[in-house]
Amino acid sequence: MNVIAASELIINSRGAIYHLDVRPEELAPTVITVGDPDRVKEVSKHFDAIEVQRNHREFVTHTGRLGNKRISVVSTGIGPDNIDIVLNELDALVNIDFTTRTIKPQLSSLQIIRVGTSGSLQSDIPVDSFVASTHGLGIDNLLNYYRHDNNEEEKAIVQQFTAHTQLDSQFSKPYIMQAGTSLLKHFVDGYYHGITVTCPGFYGPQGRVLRLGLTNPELINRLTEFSFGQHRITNFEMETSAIYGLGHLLGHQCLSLSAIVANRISKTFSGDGALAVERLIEKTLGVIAGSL
Ligand code: R1P
Ligand code: URA
Repeated sequence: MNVIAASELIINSRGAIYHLDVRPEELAPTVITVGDPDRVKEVSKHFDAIEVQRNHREFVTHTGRLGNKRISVVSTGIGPDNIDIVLNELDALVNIDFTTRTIKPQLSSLQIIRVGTSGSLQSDIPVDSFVASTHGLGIDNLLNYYRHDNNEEEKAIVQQFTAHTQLDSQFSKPYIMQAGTSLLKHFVDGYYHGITVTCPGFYGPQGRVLRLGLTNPELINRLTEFSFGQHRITNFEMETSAIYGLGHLLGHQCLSLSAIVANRISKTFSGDGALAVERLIEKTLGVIAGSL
């Protein structure tokens, strides 16, 4: 049996995983991830009971009950590098035995739902609307560090996208992974569906110009005009492809939901992004309590 060394699986004196500071029994099988640590309490205030509250760096975790469902909400902070930490640690909490430091013979699958904010790349997807991501298309490089494969449709989309944008010649190889289909089917009414591009930054990597010139000023146009069959790119943000990629490789069901706070085509920003996020939280928890 392969024993995972102390330097690889880091367990603190509380018996909790290194960055999240959560113990295996403190995590629920349904996990909502949010970027903003302050958003954790905006989710857990709707729980019927909160049993666990942990707080370490940008990683805040509340676990409780919603009806008779056990649920956790975890903040990830911003970006795919943080998702590398959060997804690996969430998986370790359920699929590695912390006493023997070995992979459990029977693996568990978490339901992981991101509730975040995002920028729209289509003129008909306005601010304050919601997107459920059918695919996460990463231009952030994270998944390239892991051996991974794709189904035929994913391969074709990423090939066409790479040819269309030529991003691989200047930056990193784009990658793609689809949403967990058992989750996506519950998030249809009131959501735009489409491909979400995940970027390694908010300004230059999302085509924003403040004081610095961009090496790829055509990025937004290239993303907006891309289509593959009925698929188009609806929005971009900074976590979805990393969650879908690692979640899929680790055997979890993942879905990314976004409240659109910026529209990069109409150049508008939400008048009340916090309200849009609150509406998305309520809508998501309604589905989790009722259908999942
Ligand atoms: C950037 O402002 C942040 O907002 C989006 C992006 O993915 C990035 O994390 O999501 P959150 O609102 O969930 O943080
Ligand atoms: N989050 C992003 O990453 N980009 C936006 O434009 C808005 C929210």
